[in-house]
Amino acid sequence: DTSETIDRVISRIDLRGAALPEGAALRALLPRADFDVSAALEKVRPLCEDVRHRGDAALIELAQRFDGVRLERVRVPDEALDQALADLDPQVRAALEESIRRARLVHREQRRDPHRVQVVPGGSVTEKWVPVERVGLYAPGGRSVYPSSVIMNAVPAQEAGVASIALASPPQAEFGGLPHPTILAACALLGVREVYAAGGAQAVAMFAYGTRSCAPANMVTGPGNIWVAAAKRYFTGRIGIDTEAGPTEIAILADDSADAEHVAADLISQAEHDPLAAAVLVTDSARLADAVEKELATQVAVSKHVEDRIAPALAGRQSALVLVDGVEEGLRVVDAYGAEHLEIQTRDAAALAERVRNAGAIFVGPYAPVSLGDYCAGSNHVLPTGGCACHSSGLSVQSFLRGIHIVDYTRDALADVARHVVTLAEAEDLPAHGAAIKARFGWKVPETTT
Ligand code: HSO
Ligand code: ZN
Repeated sequence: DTSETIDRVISRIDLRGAALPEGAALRALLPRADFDVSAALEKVRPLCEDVRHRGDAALIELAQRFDGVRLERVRVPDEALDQALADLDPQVRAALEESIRRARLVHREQRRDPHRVQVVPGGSVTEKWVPVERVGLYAPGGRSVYPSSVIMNAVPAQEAGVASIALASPPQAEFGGLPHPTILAACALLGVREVYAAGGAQAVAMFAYGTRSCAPANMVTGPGNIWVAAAKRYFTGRIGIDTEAGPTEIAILADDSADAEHVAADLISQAEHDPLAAAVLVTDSARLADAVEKELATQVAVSKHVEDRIAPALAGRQSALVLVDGVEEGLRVVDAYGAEHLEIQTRDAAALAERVRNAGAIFVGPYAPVSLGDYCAGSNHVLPTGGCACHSSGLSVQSFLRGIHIVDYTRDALADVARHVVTLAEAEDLPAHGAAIKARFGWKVPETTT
């Protein structure tokens, strides 16, 4: 009934009464925003190439064009970092410090020791973990000035042992062409001293190509708008990137034991980010869905960012209340969706969380809302969106490490397997591969025992 759906705060999808389809067919029934990075790719190409050829001069000109500021230099002076920290509200400082402390506790445990496997006597393969040498972090400006995201990017890079960490954030006209002061203060708290006033695709290009003032980086991470995502895609294969960050998503799997007021508050909390943010409730309780819908209307009315973000995000085709026959069906739905954030507010939440296969992060029970994870749980909030949770992880120490195999064989160990190597080389019509083995044994293939 369309007259009813038009003034609903959020639409409904009713999957009750029939068997749920599998995989892609189920995914097609679920809401998701269009986030077309490939269209933006064409637009960022000339900007990136401009930075490649003209370096800092291009960055300064693009700052004028896109950020409306006249920069004298892109590197933020040390004094500006210290000043921003000195001016930081003490309560915000304490909260950021606690966020950093908890994030370090969790991320420190993600470090990896080298691992040696004795394959045969005299033959071993050791995997050693080496941090990326230099990383460029990106922190958005404008609508999303999030010092918490600086923490979520810098802490895993630091705990991984990355030696050189730089950060870029758009220059802000109202702060004299510097990045936002809370971004600078967060950098100072984290000990990230190399900071640039550069935003959008051009910041990614600065890190990828390097300029006179900024050395090239091996990897760029951090959330950003569609231009940042497009620039990351443009450089994929040349530098490392984290997963492309699309609009944020929250899915909540709830049964009738959930508190509608909390569920609504949590849906709104992520809708607050972006008019394209997705808020999805999956429940087997029609009563809960009705109560949540009512709560949404009440709470939205008194929210700050209603018109520009929350209301369009909830009403958008990416958000919905999804009704299912039971919690088991709900589990299948949230698995097909692969949310960036998944809350489980059911009776057996912890057991259910164990069974979820696709999600960026899972929040268990009534006292683990997504906003806790956004700031102070210790977990990372840079997570895969747009269904990428089906193949990717959130940012972690692992994102900044490379595993390198060290292959160590003695003469006897090589001799013992030589026959197999030569056979496979011949089977692939690559006799020179076999010859490299034979050359070590007077051009003969030694006898094998294995
Ligand atoms: N929920 C966002 C991260 C964030 N929330 C930053 C608040 N500040 C994406 O995970
Ligand atoms: Zn958030």
